[in-house]
Amino acid sequence: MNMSEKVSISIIMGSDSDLPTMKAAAELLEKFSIGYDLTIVSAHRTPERLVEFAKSASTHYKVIIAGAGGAAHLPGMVASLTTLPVIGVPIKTSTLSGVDSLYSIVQMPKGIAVATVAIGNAFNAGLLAIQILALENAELNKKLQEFKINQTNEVKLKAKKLEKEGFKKYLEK
Ligand code: RP5
Repeated sequence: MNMSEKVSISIIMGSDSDLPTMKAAAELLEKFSIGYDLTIVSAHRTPERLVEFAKSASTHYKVIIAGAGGAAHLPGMVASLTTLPVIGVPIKTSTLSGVDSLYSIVQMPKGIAVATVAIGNAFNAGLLAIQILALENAELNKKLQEFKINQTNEVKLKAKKLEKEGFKKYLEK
């Protein structure tokens, strides 16, 4: 498995069909200048690759983000083979809208933990991974604080505009 040096986060997913969802995590990590590896590991189609990845992950990474859909066993199986924090992203499915993925990832048995974000919300998986890294990185923590302040200011600006223009004009654009 191709693992780069000087990266903190691993982003894995069960299929390339998960990539349009999972890219949001990668994009956020890039915004925060955090190195990551991104690849496909399928719990069912490449079980041996999963074991190889999970067993060696702690020598390369600090946090794992794992996205999977349907019978989404990837995050839980990886978590069972490593002590690294694993953040699970339930991928939205066409058959059951991702509720299948959510239940598969969130309903872990006691003793094996996966931090599960909302269906399709790989952005929050990236954010949570950054927050974990920021525990021991003051510079990163400062960037996170700025991110939150900017987000708050954006909402305030929108509220001001909406109050001034009224909903009809606001919705015109
Ligand atoms: C899961 O099966 C993957 O995570 C993906 O969400 C789903 C469907 O995979 P493909 O059939 O699109 O490859 O393992």
